[in-house]
Amino acid sequence: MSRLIVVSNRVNPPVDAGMGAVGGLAMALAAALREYSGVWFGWSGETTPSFSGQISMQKVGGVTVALMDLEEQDREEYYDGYANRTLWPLFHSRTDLAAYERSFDAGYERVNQRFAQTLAPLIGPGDVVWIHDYHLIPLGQALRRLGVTNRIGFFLHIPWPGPRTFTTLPEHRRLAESLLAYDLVGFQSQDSLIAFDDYVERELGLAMEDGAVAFEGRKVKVGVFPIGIEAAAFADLAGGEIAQATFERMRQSQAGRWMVIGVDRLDYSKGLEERFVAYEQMLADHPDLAERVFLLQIATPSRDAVQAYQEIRARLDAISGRINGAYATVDWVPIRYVNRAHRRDELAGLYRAAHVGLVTPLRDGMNLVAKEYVAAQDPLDPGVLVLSRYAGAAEQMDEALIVNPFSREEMSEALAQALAMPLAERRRRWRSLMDGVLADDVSAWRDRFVAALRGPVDRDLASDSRLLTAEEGDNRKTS
Ligand code: GDG
Repeated sequence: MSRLIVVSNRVNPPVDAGMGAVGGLAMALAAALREYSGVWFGWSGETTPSFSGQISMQKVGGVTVALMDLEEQDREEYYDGYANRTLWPLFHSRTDLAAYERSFDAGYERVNQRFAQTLAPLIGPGDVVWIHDYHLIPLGQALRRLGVTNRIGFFLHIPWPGPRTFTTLPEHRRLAESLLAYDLVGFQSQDSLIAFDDYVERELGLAMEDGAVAFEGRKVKVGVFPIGIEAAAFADLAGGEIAQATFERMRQSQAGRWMVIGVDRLDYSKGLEERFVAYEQMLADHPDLAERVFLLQIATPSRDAVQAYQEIRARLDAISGRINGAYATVDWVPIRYVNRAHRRDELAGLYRAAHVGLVTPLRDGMNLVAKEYVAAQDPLDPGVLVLSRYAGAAEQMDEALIVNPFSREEMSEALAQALAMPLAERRRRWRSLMDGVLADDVSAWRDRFVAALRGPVDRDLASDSRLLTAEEGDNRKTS
């Protein structure tokens, strides 16, 4: 039987509605695989003194997972190095933070080889392989070199950078060409697709036509597949017992004050410093709001082995401390800044208790928090979403208050506008956002990607209404 084999760096299906994994990719893939008979393959997160390629099969949270260990040097060069210190900052347009080290690149290639060698024997005839994210860009090509002829698709969860940024990577050409070994390459947003198209034309001298790039006698389909959440389930969670208890607790501790919420992995791409400063600006611009509003920022530490993450954490401690020091009174703290992970159902209750959801990344592939915030709202009294124009989600969620996260004044105004928004307008905007979140949920995303991957290879994509080509996307934006 043809199975779906999903491959990602880490494999961590959430085990219940509670804590589970923190991070967008884990949430989305677990939801995608629960529906399919398939396997989720990846690194266990553990290291071993000498790589053996041994696989451990387990059933976790209703999903069959196949795990392998890597060596400590792999973790340093491939994971902490090339993935987190080279590609992540580069793809989020932070060349100032990107480390270009040949040892990282070599480690990345080596680990992708190890993934390929370990995975290839698991792939049966007719199986479809779906590889995820920037850790594993060359994996499709490595599998091809081992003789795997199955359909292989790749989905990039983070943004594809503009050509000038991308070409600062010394091995940009090799990395980009390795993408052309796939049958299908998917991006989160039109913005990323257009940037990729630009690069392919300018640097590789290839043309993207009808949603496909012709390369070495074959066609690689390229499209936009905006990821979603388990929207209906999340809305149910927000009405459930634990969420409700969290909501009540929050309402009591709010003492009639408006609540603004931010929920992010603690990452420099999420625009947390800029957000704190914009909130401070709003307090300065609107003295009447003093003691009437507070910001709850949940920032769950991640990747703390990387120095840039230790630095952003220290800066956020300092800025939140400074703002609280300047504005707090004996019974009001303007920013409640929390570095602890919460259960998912608690998060749902917190979103629901918040009058404003503040989602202001400087760059983000999609941003699932924006969608979770909308799904958790009370339809009769919904909160307002303030969303960065640089989140992929902004292409779909135009009824949010869209802001430029680099402008503290614009964000301050949007926040004040959100807090003052009349109920009728809040309901109208929320309804439209919620309809989108429900329609483009994680199942729709998975089904569209898998259908496109299973579909005919050489067909003209323009005739496939489920796939958005660059041209169609442009038309949609201007219509
Ligand atoms: C990458 C891309 C893209 C956060 N704190 C807690 C917690 N979370 C959950 C949120 C949400 C997820 O983590 C974060 O997802 P995002 O989409 O916001 O961001 P990334 O982790 O950067 O994800 C991103 C995504 O992949 C999917 O393609 O959208 O652009 O960067 O689900 O709720 N979950 C729990 N406790 C926490 O404290 N349980």
